[in-house]
Amino acid sequence: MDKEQLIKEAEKSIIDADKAKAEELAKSAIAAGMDPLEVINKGFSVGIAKVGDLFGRGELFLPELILSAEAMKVAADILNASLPKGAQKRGKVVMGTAQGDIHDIGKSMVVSFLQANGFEVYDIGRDVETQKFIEKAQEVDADIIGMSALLTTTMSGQKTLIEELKKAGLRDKFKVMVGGAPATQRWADRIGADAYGVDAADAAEKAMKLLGEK
Ligand code: B1M
Repeated sequence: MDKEQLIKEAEKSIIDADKAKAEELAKSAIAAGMDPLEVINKGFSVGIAKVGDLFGRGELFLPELILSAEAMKVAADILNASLPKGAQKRGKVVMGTAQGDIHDIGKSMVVSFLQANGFEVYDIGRDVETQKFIEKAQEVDADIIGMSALLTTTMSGQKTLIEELKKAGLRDKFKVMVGGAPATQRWADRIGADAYGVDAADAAEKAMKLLGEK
């Protein structure tokens, strides 16, 4: 199978919620030496975005969305694991998904990308209380706190994080990066975040910039 065909098949496997096929394609992509991010961005993510649109329009229901998400997660986990781990000397990042939000596929991609670019990442998971981000950042003496949010109702957690840091007198101690489908640069500016990452590669680049490396 050539590259274009594999990417098309990857998209289809998510729309069809075919977990076994998604797994097989992710492994084939690695075996063929393809760029994991390209396979995710042009293939699997296109599929899950189409499924999300159908769900949003009421043309597909939650059980189907869950099955597609499972296929997406299997493929993303395989591709994320194939990314190299950098020397982990660039800086420390605490990363999690906002309170009330269980979407973690994109967050995990960002984690893998940061690791591949040499960051030491503390992944605190999904549906994480805002205070936990702050506690973990203090515990590990992090440089950056990253919060992902996929719901318009949970993105307010990103604003709360900055407010809580200010209240605790810690705003200058940690850089804050935000991201996730509903977040934008405008939102990041509005809440006073230090950076916004549109995707995993951009997040890694922004993290380097935050540490004055680019
Ligand atoms: Co949900 N969901 N979901 N969902 N889901 C969305 C987000 C939605 C847009 C779908 C839709 O209606 N069209 C909609 C939100 C609407 C809104 O808020 N306006 C929605 C909804 C409504 C819901 C539920 C409420 C449904 C329900 O129960 N009735 C429910 C919420 C549960 C909860 O969180 N409390 C729900 C549940 C789920 C599943 C569990 C089935 C599953 C998640 C599984 C999982 O993550 N383990 C799921 C999925 C898969 C989606 C869609 C279809 C896809 C998300 C995804 O994984 N994308 C999504 C539709 C969409 O986004 N178009 C949708 C692929 C991933 C690689 O991209 O996550 O955007 P993304 O991450 C990118 C960038 O955003 C960026 O880099 C990543 C990699 O490039 N990025 C960062 C992410 N975080 C970053 C942080 C950074 C920087 C960059 O710095 C810190």
